[in-house]
Amino acid sequence: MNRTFAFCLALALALSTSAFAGSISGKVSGVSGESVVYVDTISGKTFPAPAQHPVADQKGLLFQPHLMVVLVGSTVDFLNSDKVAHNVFWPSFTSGGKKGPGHNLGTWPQGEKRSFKFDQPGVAALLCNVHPEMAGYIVVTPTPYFAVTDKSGEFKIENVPDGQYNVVAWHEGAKNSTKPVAVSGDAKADFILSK
Ligand SMILES: [Cu+2]
Repeated sequence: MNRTFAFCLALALALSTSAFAGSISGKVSGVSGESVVYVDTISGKTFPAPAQHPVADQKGLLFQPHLMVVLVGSTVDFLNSDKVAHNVFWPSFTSGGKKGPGHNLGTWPQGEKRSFKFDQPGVAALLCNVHPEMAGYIVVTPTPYFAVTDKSGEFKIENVPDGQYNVVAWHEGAKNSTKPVAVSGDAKADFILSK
């Protein structure tokens, strides 16, 4: 293999990567604080869940993070880092606009964890029955193309293959908003959410 050929090969690879890896960026407005923006189910496509378990911590009498986003199929480790016992339950699991059954993981002391596999997309509103003021959210997305906005609502989803998608914006206090987005390189999508 001569150097010219190797260079052309490297160039072709670089060009093909840039042609197929785009992004979706924009702003979610109408709500305050963090929202989640994600690419909805892509017909005929599934994605392997990460081997590493995301950790949902209970620390300082708070769910940390307050808002966690995981790919469907992920197993979340619920850790208790506080000196007091905590419980984790969600009264229902909202999937496809419908409320399904919730789950109670039980109550456990500092340093221990319980695991739960989220095998369908949707939202679990986390509560602790020891501390009624504790609340958190786990958003389970159907694709790995998601982002949490910053406090001002700005977001960017990186490494989205070119294609036509439905993109969803979610916020804990608002109705979801979905819009079609064509990704060919860098795409823009803005959302306005309301209650
Ligand atoms: Cu608690």
